Amino acid sequence: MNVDEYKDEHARTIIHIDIDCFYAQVEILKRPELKNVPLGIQQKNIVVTSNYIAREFGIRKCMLLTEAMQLCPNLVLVNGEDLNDYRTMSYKVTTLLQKYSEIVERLGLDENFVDVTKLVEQKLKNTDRSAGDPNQDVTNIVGSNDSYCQCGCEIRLKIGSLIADEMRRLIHNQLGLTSCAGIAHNKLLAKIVCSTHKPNQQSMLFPDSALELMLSLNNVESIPGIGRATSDILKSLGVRTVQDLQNAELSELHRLFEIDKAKFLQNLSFGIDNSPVKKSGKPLSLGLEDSCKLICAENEVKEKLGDLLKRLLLLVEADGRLPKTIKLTIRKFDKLTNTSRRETKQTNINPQFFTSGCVSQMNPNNIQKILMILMNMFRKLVRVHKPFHITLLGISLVKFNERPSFRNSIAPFLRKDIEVQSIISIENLNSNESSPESRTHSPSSCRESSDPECEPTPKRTKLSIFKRNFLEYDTCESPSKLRVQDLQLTSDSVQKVRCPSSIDESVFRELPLEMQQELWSEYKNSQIDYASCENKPKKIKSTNTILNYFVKQ
Ligand code: TTP
Ligand code: MG
Repeated sequence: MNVDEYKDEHARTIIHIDIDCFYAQVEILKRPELKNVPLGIQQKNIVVTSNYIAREFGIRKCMLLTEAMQLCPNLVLVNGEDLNDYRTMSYKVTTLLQKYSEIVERLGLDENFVDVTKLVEQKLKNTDRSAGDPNQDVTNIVGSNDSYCQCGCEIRLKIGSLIADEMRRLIHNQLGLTSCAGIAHNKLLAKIVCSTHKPNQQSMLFPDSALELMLSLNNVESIPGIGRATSDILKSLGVRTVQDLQNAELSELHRLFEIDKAKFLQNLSFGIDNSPVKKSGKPLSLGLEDSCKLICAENEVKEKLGDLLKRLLLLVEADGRLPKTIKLTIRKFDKLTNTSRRETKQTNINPQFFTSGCVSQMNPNNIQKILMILMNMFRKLVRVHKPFHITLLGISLVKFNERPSFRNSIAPFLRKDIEVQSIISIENLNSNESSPESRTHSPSSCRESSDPECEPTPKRTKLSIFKRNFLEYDTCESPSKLRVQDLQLTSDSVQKVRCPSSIDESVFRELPLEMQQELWSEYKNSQIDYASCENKPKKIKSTNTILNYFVKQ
């Protein structure tokens, strides 16, 4: 194989990061006294994970509780059924890793692939290649091969492992979590090599050791990307070990798999994986579900959904987007046939319900309205006047609007002010408070702030900002600052715009003409009854309009 060919294959530098005993570490951060005891995280009758102290007693992931308690009678158990804190922490880790590359792919809650090829190239330009191996001490080099490929991958991977070290330190310093990293030229190898030294370590693989690493795996099922179903099919062909898969005839594999899949599987067995790291976006849905003992009464359903909803709203807050569709999932248990069946129903929901940003500030009426919508859906799925048995309830939110930003709505008007006055001076005018910009543009600061005023409902925020700015501009002395009157066309020169009945006329008249016109035309077009939006979803053309900020409470 010539050097150029290698160069193509080994051109990338991929880092795989896996947080150590993730759920257990999150619980220990909440309760530091758990740090030095054997700790198991329980979901139903299973210990889904445990800290490394517990693992010394033989506790393994997904072990039955009874078995775990036999192995380690002093095992301290914490319930891990509420994933909220794990999810929040998970996104914090991903956000930190995005500082190194925009190409970060999440895998589950505690793993991330980061393609650092670009960063490595940049660092290479500034690095003295003869500088040796600065991170020898912190990186385990996996494989016994000491003849290295000449394409330059060796130095790239070494730089990659320096970056991985920095990432892990950052995660530890900022979030208090230890992690493992794997550094290799593709995702498959980065993930496998990551797991070779645990916990709190990092490992690197040079391409020439790829075969050795693959052959060290016990069976084909240990190859990431080969699940139970595929391995069962492979078994039917007598393919059990990685070597069996390497030696299998492609035509044989093709008998049971599409040709592309057959090639893909065989490539994996040689450590070849050309799949790109795919940039993860926000999740397509936010949801929670809870299995439960038989629920047979409507009020129990309502109570359970209320609990789920409260937890879900925290996820919405952390996510920052405004949901447009709500979905209810139930599992019905049929006592006659002794079988269960999942059913779902979804409906549109008014994104304005969620605009407060902080759950603690959410209008309780809105929470009640969402609960009513859920109960209506429930009644459509279940004949409540007849006996019913529910064993699972779930709520999820799908389809989202981005949170409306100040700039996208009323800013065209304010921008006129900003053009003639620096933003700093606007902030100075409000020096006792955070600036309107920072309030409306940064829901995350709200989440981290204890200031209950940090993101009031847009109706209040925007009106108060408007009023405040108007008043302040009115009284400002600098000739460079326009006054409200300057921003409006003179009332004689234009026809008076009608004021929508839902808006306070005194506020309306303070607005510039173009905005008055916009509000009037939106009012005419919409006529939305938000409270009953569930029944009239088709009428909602655009819920994210400036009109929403001016309607009377
Ligand atoms: P893992 O990364 O597999 O496990 P871990 O982080 O606990 O331990 P390790 O140090 O070996 O990386 O999974 C991440 C979390 O996902 C884990 O903390 C608990 C949860 N989990 C489940 O809920 N079900 C499962 O079957 C597994 C394997 C994990
Ligand atoms: Mg982990």
